[in-house]
Amino acid sequence: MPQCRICGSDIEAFMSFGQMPIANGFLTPDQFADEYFFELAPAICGNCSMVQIIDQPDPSKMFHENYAFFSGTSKYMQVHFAAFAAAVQERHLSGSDDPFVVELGSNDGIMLRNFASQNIRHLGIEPSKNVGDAARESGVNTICEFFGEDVAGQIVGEYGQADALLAANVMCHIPDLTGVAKGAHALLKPDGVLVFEDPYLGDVVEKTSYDQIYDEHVFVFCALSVANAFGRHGFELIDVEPQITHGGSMRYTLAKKGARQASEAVTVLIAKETALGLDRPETFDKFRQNCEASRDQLMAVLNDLREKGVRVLGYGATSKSTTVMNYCGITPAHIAFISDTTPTKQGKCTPGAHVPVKPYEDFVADYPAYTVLFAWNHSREIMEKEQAYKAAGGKWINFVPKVAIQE
Ligand code: DWN
Repeated sequence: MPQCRICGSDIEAFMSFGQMPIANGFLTPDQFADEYFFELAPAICGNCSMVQIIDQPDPSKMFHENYAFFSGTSKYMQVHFAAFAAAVQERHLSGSDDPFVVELGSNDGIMLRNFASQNIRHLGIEPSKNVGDAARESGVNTICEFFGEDVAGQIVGEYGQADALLAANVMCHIPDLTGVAKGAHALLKPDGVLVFEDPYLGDVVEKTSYDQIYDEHVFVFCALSVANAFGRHGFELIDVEPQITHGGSMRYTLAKKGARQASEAVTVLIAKETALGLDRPETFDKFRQNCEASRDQLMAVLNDLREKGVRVLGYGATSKSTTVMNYCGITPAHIAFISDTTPTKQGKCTPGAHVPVKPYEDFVADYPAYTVLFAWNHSREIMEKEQAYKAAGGKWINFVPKVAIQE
């Protein structure tokens, strides 16, 4: 029987999305034969309420020198991280003479550059070398490591304890959350804070955004599970703030037990989650049914267009789209190619489904009749940018929160 990564209780999958490749494992046809697959099956722990995938590929298969995702590809995300940094500075650094901020999974430096530009002491810890190099080149102090107690000890030895440890869309990627919690406890000053945000389970359940579940996302958090997981290692959840990013995220602030007063928002959110049943198996049985219905409806639309010979493209070769395409059975016969602005994805094929990825210019050069919006979490930015496509009669196929054609 598999065991919960947080508390060791036995866990059982509430559904399976089937065999999945590495979500960011974009590849060329000569690599198809050796492609790695694993079973993507999420579970909820009946003891500590943590939603997690049962099997996760080895981290070195997912995060390496060719990691495909660069955070800076969205202009709204740049604005979001500037605001995140400003909030941390105002709330948590103002009392410190020479503040020190550390970020886990700092990617291309999109958040820390806001501290670097003000000469605030900072350090990014990024396991994927290529994105870490990009950060360093832009003046963001970065080391290439996986964070844990050892690395925390080395940082304290070199820089002293930190005022704030930040992580954005990173914590849910780390299977050894216990190691991170222990490392965070060692790294932070007595009144230091751990602030992180990740896609929120409440939104995933409510919007049937099952595409947030893939190899990199070993956990899908809510306040209940975060309070339980970090409570075991001397932390207390002291604040929660919903975010619109990535289709609905939550920012969690934790402090060492007894160091700070918890806000009312924590009590309110935990009560709401309990009422919604985010700690109950029935909720996830219903979620499974909703995923199946979403899959069937999306395929009905795509099969119909294929039979009619209509040209369909995809927009945004997201990590999330790997779950959608492989779970639903989307092939190059349904979607001719996916447009993506990331140079390292272009000229390759999507994992598992093997749909070609082409530069954005190819989308603009010959608009399709229909486009599946895989990067639905960036919908606002994309709709603003793609008014000419709409004016030319192009239609969007959405699948979150419902499968629908947007005229
Ligand atoms: O947690 C994670 C999140 C934060 O980022 C990681 N595990 C990996 C990654 O997930 P994702 O790939 O699902 O993230 P995005 O931000 O939804 O990816 C957007 C993709 O769409 C990128 O490949 C860039 C592309 N894009 C585009 O082609 N045109 C994005 C925008 C906004 C555009 O206008």
